[in-house]
Amino acid sequence: MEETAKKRMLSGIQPSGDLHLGNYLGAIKNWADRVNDYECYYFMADLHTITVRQEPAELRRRSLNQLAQYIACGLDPEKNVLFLQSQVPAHTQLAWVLNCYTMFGELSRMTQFKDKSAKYSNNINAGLFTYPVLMAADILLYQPDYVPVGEDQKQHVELCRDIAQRFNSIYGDVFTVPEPLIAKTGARIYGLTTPEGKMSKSVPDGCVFLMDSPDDIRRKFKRAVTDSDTENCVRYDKAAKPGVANLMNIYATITGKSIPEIEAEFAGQGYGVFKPAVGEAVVEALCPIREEAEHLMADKAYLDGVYRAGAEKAAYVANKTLRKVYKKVGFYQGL
Ligand code: ATP
Ligand code: LTN
Repeated sequence: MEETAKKRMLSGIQPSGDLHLGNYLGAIKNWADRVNDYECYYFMADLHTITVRQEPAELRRRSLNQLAQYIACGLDPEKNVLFLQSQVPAHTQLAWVLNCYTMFGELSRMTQFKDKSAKYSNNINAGLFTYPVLMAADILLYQPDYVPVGEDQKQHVELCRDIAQRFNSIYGDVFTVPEPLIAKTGARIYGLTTPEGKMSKSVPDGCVFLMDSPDDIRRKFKRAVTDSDTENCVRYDKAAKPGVANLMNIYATITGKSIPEIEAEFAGQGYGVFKPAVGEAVVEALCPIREEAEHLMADKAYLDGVYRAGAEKAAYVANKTLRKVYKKVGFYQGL
C-alpha cells in the first residue's frame, strides 16, 4: 500500500444487528465524509460478536449484508479499507501476546464486562472477559492515530493505550499510542416511540431500519410520539417536547436546514403535517441507500471480492506489526 502523510484512523463494528437511522446519521454518514482527510480502516468485528451466543447462519448473513449496507451508505471500498476481522489471523495472534501483558485486575474493572456478565449471567465466558485485549490487538496492529468510537468504548481504548505504553516501555517504540475520538457533536437520534432513549435496534418499534420499506418508514413516522400537551406547534424545546425536538433534529440533519428555518417552514401547521414531512424526507434519504444495498446484496461475488481485497490490504499492515512483536518478545522466526 502506498505510504501517505495522512493520519490513520481505525474502527470496528460488531455485525450484531440490523443498521438503523441512528447508526447512519450518528456514525456512518460522518465516516464516509472523512475519507479525504484520513487513511481509514473499518472492519466487522465478528470475532467479538461470539462473546455472546450467535445463530451461525444469521451471523454469516449479517457479516455480508452489513458490508453491502455500509458501502451503500457511501463508504467507498476503493478509498477505505473494509474487512472482516476473522479473515485477518493477525488479530487473534497478537491478542494472545497482549493477553500476557494485560492484568487480571485491569480486565475486572471494565464496565462492559460487568454489564454483560450481569446481562448474560448463564454465559460468562473467558472471551467476554478478554474482549478488550482482542480489541487492543485490533487497534495496535494498524498503528492508527485515532480510534473513533462511542462514549461506551472509551474505557476500552484507554486500556489499549495502557497496554501499548506498557509494551513500549519494555521493548521500545513498537506501537503507536492511539487517541480515542469521541464524537461530541454527532447527531444523537432518539427512538420515535421512546424519545427519552436513543434509537436502538433493541426497541424495534420506534427504530427505523435502513432496509425498511418506504411504507414502513412512513407508518413509523406517523406514529411517532410528539408531546403530551395540546400545543400542536413545531417548536424546539428538548426538555418539554423531546419527541418533537428529535423529529426536528432528524429533519435538520437530513435536509441541512437549521432549527429556526424548520420552525418557520411549519409555522401554523400542526404535527399532522410535520410528522409525514419528516417521514418523507427520511424515505427520500434512505430509498437510494436501500436500493443500492439490495443491489449489492444480490451480488455476493462482489462483496466477497471486497472482503478479500480488504483482508489482503489489512493483513499486509497487520503482519508487519505482528512480525515486529514476535521478534521483540523472542519468538524464533527462522534464519
Ligand atoms: P443497541 O441497539 O444494542 O443499543 P446500537 O444500534 O446502538 O446498539 P451500536 O453498535 O452500539 O448500535 O452503535 C454503532 C454506532 O452507531 C456507534 O458509533 C454509535 O455511537 C452509533 N449510534 C447508535 N445508535 C445511535 C443513535 N441513536 N444516535 C446516534 N448514533 C448512534
Ligand atoms: N467494541 C466495539 C467494536 C470494536 C472496536 C474494535 C472498535 C471491536 N474492536 C477496535 C474500535 C476499535 C463496539 O462494540 N462498538
